[in-house]
Amino acid sequence: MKILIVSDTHGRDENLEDACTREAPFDMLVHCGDVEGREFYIEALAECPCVIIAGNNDFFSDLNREEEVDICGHRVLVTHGHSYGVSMDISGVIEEAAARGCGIVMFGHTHKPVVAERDGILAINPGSLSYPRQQGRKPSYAVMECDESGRVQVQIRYLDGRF
Ligand SMILES: [Mn+2]
Repeated sequence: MKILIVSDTHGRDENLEDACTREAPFDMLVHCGDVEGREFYIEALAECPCVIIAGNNDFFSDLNREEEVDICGHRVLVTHGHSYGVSMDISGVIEEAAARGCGIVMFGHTHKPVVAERDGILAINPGSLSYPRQQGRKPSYAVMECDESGRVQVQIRYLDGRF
């Protein structure tokens, strides 16, 4: 099973279109917030089950603020992360995931990609496809692949980007 994880597209979908084209076929799309009204378009684009949550810029959105989903037998917390201090570090989202019995947490908000394991919890921030802020500022996303035994591999991937 292949999951495309994206975040912080902020209403600009050109790079998301490129990421979808490049990674197709995938089985699920997770968007960690700051969608800015594009959720229906993104669901149509992805052509697969989508988990899309609201970010701090999705003021008037009907999207859930957080979701807990099962992916490949893993309990996954999907949150934008701004309520857990992710701009400082990942300890807040790690603690929240642990408190909820989630082995994986997916978040965004910082526009900087991170894959880290702490206290047995895997934290994934795909960065931003529209407004990257890490050094080099390449649009980024993450791909998670699980095999039949539930083993998970995560990679951050980069686009040259259409701006
Ligand atoms: Mn954002």
